[in-house]
Amino acid sequence: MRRLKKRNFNRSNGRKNNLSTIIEDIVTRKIFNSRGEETLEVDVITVDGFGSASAPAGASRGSAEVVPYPKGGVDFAIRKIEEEIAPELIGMNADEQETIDLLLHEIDETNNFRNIGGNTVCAISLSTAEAAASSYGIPLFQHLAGSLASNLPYPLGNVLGGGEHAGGKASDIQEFLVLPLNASTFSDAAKANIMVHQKVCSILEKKDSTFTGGKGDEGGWAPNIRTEDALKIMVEACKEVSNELDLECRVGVDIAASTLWNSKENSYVYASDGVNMNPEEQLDYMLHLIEKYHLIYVEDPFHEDDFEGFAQLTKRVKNCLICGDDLFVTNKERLAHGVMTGSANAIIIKTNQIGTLTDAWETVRLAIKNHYTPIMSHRSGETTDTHLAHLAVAFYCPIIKSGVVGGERVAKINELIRIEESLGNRGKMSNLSF
Ligand code: 2PG
Ligand code: MG
Repeated sequence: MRRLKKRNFNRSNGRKNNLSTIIEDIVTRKIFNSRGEETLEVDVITVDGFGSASAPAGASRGSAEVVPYPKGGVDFAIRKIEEEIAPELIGMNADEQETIDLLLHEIDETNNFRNIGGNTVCAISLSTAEAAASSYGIPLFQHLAGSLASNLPYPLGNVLGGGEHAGGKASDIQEFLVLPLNASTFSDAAKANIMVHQKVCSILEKKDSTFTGGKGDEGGWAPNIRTEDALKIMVEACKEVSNELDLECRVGVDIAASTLWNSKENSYVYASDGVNMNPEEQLDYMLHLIEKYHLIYVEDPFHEDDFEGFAQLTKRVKNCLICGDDLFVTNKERLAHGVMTGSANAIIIKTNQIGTLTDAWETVRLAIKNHYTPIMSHRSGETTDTHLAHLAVAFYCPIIKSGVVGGERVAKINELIRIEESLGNRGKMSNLSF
C-alpha cells in the first residue's frame, strides 16, 4: 500500500465524500486531435457519475515541460493505464483530487512524468474531476471552486500567425491576438473576436492578391506577411470593431521567441522579415512594437531561459501584460524564480505542461498571490474537449486563450457561453486591472 500525504487543493464546496464518487472503472482509447495526431482519451466511471477527458498537444513546447508520453507513445500510455494505473485508482474516491494526483506522481516515480507521461496524467486528472462533478450532478467549475466562482474570463483569440503553427512563408511571429476589453458579457467578447478575425481576412484579401485564406493550427490566418504589416492590419481591424461595438479591442502577440532563438549566434532569427537580433536589439524591438501598436499583451518575448530579458522588459512597460509560457511551463518553481527576478507579470496555464490539476492549481495560486495574471490556455493541437472553459472559471483566470474559430476552439468558447447563461445574474466579467 502506498503512503499518501494529503495536499491542500483549495475547494470549499463543503460537500462530504460519499459512495457515489467511488471509481468503478477506467476506460481509455486512442483518438485524434485537430492536427490529426494520435492522442489519449480517458473515461472515469464512478458509482453515480462519468467523466471523460482528452489530452491536448503543443507544437512549440517548452523544454522544461513534463514529458507528454512514455517511450512508445499513446499505445504505451494506454498499456500503462490499464496495467499499472487503473488497478490503483479503482476503488478510490474521485472526489479526492489531491490524493489521486499525488498517487499519479508516486506511480510515475520521476520528476517529469517520463514514465507514464504528462498527457496521460492530465487526461486522468481531468476525467477524475469531471466524474466527481458528474456524481454530484454539478458542473466541473462548481465542483472545483464551489459556488464562489462566478467570474467569466476575457477571451484572448488568435487571429493571424505563423511560426511553428503554420508552414511556408507565413509570419515569423507565432500569434497575433485580440483581447476585447470592456466587453460587458462573455458572449459579446467572443463576438468581437470573431468580427476582428473576419475583418482581418477582408483587409488581407484587399492588400495581398496571393492570400489564399490559409490558416494555421489554431485557426488564425497564415498569410505571407512581415511582422509590422500584420500588426498594422490587426490594429486597423481592432479599431473598426471597437467603433462598431463600442468596446476596446486591443492587439497582443505570442512571439514564441524560443522558436526564433539561435544560441550559437546569440540572436533571434526572423527568417521571413530577413533580420537577426541580438538580445539587446530584441528588447528594443519589443519596446518599439508595444509602443507603436499599443500592445496589451506580449507572450514569450525572449527565449525560455532568459529570465533577465523578461525582467528588463517588465520593468520598462506599463499597462501591458508580459506573459511567460515556455518560460514558466506552468511550473511553480520556475514561477517562484520569476517572481524573485521580476520576470513577467502574467503566466500561461496549460495543465499538460505540468501534469495534474493539483499542480496547475498550485501554480495559479502562487501567481495570484504575487499579482501575476493567470491565463488559462489551449494548445495548438486540441480536441473538442471543453474542460478548459471550466478550469478558467474555477481557477479565477481573468483571461482564457482558446482561439477564435475552428471546431475545437469554438467548443471552449461555446461552453463559456453556456456557463455564463447558467450563472445568470451572478455571472460577471473578470476584473482585468493591471
Ligand atoms: C502557445 C501554444 C498555444 P503550443 O505557444 O502559446 O497557442 O502553442 O500549444 O504549440 O505550445
Ligand atoms: Mg505561447
